[in-house]
Amino acid sequence: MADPVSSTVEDGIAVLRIDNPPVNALGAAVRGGLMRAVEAAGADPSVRAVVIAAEGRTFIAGADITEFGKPPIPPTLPEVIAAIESLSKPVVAAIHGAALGGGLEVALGCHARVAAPAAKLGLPEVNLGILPGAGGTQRLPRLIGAAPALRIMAEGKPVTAAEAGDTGLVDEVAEDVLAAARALALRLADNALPAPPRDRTNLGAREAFEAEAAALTKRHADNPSVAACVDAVRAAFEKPFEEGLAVERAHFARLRDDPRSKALRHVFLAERAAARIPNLPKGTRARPVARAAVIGAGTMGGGIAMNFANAGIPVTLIETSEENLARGIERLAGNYATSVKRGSLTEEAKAKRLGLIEGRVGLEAAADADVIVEAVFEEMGLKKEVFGKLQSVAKPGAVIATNTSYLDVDEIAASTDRPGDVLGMHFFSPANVMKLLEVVRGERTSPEALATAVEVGRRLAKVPVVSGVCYGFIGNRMLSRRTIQAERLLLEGAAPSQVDKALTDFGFRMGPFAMTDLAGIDVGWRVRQAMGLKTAPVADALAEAGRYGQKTKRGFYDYSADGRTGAPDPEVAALIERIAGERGVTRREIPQEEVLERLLFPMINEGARILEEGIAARAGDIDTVWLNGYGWPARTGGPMFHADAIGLPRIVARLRDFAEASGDENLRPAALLVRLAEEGGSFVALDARAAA
Ligand code: T1G
Repeated sequence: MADPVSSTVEDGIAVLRIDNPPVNALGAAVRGGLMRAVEAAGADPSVRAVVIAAEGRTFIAGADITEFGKPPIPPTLPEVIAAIESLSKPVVAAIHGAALGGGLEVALGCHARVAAPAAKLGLPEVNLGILPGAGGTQRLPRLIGAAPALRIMAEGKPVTAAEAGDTGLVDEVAEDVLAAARALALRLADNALPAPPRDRTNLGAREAFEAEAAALTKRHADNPSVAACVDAVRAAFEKPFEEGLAVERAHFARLRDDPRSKALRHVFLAERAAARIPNLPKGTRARPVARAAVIGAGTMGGGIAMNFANAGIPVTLIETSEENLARGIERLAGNYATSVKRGSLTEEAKAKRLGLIEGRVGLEAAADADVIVEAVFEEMGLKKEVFGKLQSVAKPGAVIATNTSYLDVDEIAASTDRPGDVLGMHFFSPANVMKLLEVVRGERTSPEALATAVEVGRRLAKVPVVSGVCYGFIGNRMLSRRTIQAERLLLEGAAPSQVDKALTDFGFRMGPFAMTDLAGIDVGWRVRQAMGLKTAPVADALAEAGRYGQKTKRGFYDYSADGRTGAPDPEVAALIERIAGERGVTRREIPQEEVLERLLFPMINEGARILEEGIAARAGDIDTVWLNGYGWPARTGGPMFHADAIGLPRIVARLRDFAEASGDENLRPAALLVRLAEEGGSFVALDARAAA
């Protein structure tokens, strides 16, 4: 393989170029190549100064995440950076794009940094459950001050070179970074060697650091990475540089080997893998999308239209009457106004976005759209009627998507004479906030239409995941398994608060009953009625009693205190006991561990079936759905990753217990789950094998 690091010497300057697509991650070959090139530049008497640059869209995105957990291959990154730093010739980093994690740490080993105005510099390691591990916690504080350095690493958000301003992070901002870096290198070579960041003394006041540390520790109390950053940066005040590095190193090794970091690394890679569409013919291209249309200006349709406007794509929002249209536009304008009031959106940006949304009455207004998203009421007859009309209105090549949550996309497609253009684009509520987009691939969806929908999802800053057609697709199909168990647990003796607590203790922001109360019990009740489902007897009884949740001040909980805080309600307890009695369910005290297992394992089981049936291409796709659409806590990696961590044999055994005790055959473990458990396999290994 060609060396990913090349070196050319011109006018006494050695330019070292890193070329390791896609993002110049610092894998073993790059580290080795960089080490050799640095040593060669040091030994070459014709070289007076060195520039480190990179090819492609980023400078260096950091350590290679896929190497974590594998046996280390020398040289280590700290060794490479130490070699750069100890050169007796000036070294300048030419940062044209993202310099993240180890990438910024390489730049911090240089004597100076030149960056393009839009280049992003950051230490995002906390997002992966670790902390900077190649000297970032020691060098950055000495360069720009301990308080601002801590903020950068604890928040994990990069700053642009332009934003960094005169903090000292960047010595020069220039469009042509290479030319500017060479010029700076030559100037430095003509003068005394400047001190590299490790030898600077800009830590700033200890009090300022401690105040920042206290605020950040409070804000990120549940994040052990932030506490580790604080401890490591504090060492910069208290210990010599080398000892500070040892503090950083110890935290790094501990956090890297923690299950939490393994899960967060899985989340990062799974989200990116999900964007790769399975079984797409080679050379398939997304169609260009310049204009969108959304049918239906309800809460969902309005939110979807906002997504397009936010991404700078003009969108026509279509309704059946001026009155409905006005109401829809008013609602989304209100959402934008709230953002302005909160300070997250400027008045100009609001005006620009609103200017991209055109309200119209009548489906004909969708004629010039390249992608059309239907978001009308969840009713098959209505959807078919809309699609029947859209097939002739939509221009040739336009993608026609339904935002259905449960309905059969193939049946909807069959109501048109162009099923190749039809697919599902399932947004999650609130559509302008939630990151997940399930792209539902119908039996006859064309590869181009599918690629277009995924590409549109990416442009809308969503996390797209492709799902096959089935009831509820990936997310809601699994959710319905949890809902059934949650209701059964109530009948068997758990209180709504006990069930909710099991999930909030696990890391969800809300439990299922608090969530249902917030969304409105009547919503699911109407759907179940329409479909003849009797899976939620308690919720149905509450709805029949007019207890719709927060909006009626009563639901699974009593909200009469302040309208938002739910208190346990003896009436609900009595109602549950009555239903349990009518059904002859024996009530008992249920251990909290069983509550959690009863909620999670049937979901995992359904996930295994979804994989078996090819509805999802990867276990990681299922995790991505739950992480981005349902608030699954990232620190456990998603349901399928979590299943591996628990151990598949245990899950199989418990599911058998549950099936036995309830007589519910659906709780029998899926064949795939049983096979993996017996083989000593895992979902992660299954995905890795499929990717190879
Ligand atoms: N390692 C390995 N692969 C990576 C990678 C990385 N660090 N970063 C990106 N990729 C892959 C990614 O999986 C995808 O692969 C492709 O690159 C494009 O990514 C010692 C411990 C740089 C802003 O956390 O934030 O340094 O799907 O789709 O939108 O302290 O990638 O094509 O096969 O995201 O243009 C710290 C992570 C590491 C930065 C580019 N660094 N990366 O965004 O492309 S820890 C990070 C990003 C560390 C030191 C330590 C983004 C990006 P595939 P993409 P993008």
